[in-house]
Amino acid sequence: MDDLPGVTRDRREAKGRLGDLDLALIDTAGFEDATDSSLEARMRAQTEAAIKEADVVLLVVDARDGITPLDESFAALLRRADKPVLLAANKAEGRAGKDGLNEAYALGLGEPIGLSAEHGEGMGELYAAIAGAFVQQPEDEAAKRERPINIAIIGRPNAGKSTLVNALIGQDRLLVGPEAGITRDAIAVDWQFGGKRYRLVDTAGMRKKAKVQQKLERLSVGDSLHAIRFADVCVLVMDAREAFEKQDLSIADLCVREGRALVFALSKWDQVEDTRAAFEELKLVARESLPQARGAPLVTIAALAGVGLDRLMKAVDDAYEDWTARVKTKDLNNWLYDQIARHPPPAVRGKRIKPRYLTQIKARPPTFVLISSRADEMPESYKRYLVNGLREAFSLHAAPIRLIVKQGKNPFADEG
Ligand SMILES: Nc1nc2c(ncn2[C@@H]2O[C@H](COP(=O)(O)OP(=O)(O)OP(=O)(O)O)[C@@H](O)[C@H]2O)c(=O)[nH]1
Ligand SMILES: [Mg+2]
Repeated sequence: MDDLPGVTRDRREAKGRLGDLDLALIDTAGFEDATDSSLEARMRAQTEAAIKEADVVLLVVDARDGITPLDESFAALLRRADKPVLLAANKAEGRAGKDGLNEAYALGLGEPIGLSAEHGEGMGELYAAIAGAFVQQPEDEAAKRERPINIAIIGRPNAGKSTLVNALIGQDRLLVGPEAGITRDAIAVDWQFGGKRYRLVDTAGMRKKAKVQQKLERLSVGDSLHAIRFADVCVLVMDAREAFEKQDLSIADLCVREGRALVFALSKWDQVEDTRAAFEELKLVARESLPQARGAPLVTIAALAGVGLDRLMKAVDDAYEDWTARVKTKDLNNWLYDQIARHPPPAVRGKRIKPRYLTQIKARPPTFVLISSRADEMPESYKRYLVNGLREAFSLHAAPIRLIVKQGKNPFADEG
């Protein structure tokens, strides 16, 4: 980024690199010395053409000069553009720079990224912002349609997993029975429902290994683990009469750690007596014992009678949507300032932790990078506050959310 104002008249292309991003840079003409209206019109046309070709548009303003009418006219053009737009303010160092940086908010393009080309500052934020802008493009819209939604049906032995799959597909395809351990290997069944394609993977019940050497906790998972890893959504089936026991908690935790969307299916609901009280109780237990799966929906089913299956599939679809969601950087940052204003991070040893920029770097599951000062000192409780806030604000209920906090100046220095 060369900062000679108004030198370029035509679009110039160059290759650039920022972190692991290869960039094709298109530098547009500035309007600074557009004296006659035909020149201005031509430069505007060039700029519009560049925007059209770009994946991401970066508007760079000069923080020391403050916001000029030209910046405003570019901003107006960009607010209408159907592309992710980023705003950077160069020469952001010093008092004059800070003032210009604050002024730049008024352009309505989200948080300006403060750059100091001279001091080499802000490149980390710029990197995160560009990387984040890319994921906002619905590139996997097509992939979504080409591939069925993969659902792993998991749980302890005898929970009613195979019965559920049979009920969903409306065929006695899988062997079921009162003995635990009927299903031995994971079986995938392709199924269409409500105009969508699904792949249901019925798995063998996950039990504790009887006498493993050290870790009694370790699950005898076989290919269930494989099914979880390849699933978009995991449906954890639990006999409602004995749900959320230790084994279930381990399985749920495994799904969250693997980054899968999770839905709880409380099975054999026809066997439950006081259904209302039971449901309230189970909701409470889920909330208390699985805070990491907060927001995962609880659906009651009686698969033998075909009850609750529509509700279950609705929950699966919603969970899938949360899991694949992408939130615009602009919306994230508007939200972030609000959130910080309402409840600022604590001071550590007299110094404030200052979150500066939030961006989503990937989906499936939604993964966010927060650029902050004193990143290492940000308390877990504050991260939880942000994650829970994100969940509410952008209704990302059933997906595990990942928040990575990185140091402001160089967020990717510690990555290879
Ligand atoms: N009352 C009632 N019984 C059910 C329901 N769903 C499953 N069962 C019974 O629960 C038992 C176990 O069902 P399966 O579907 O074989 O359970 P599974 O989870 O596949 O078990 P494994 O393959 O051994 O891990 C069977 O006897 C089923 O008839 C239900 O909705 N209501
Ligand atoms: Mg089975």
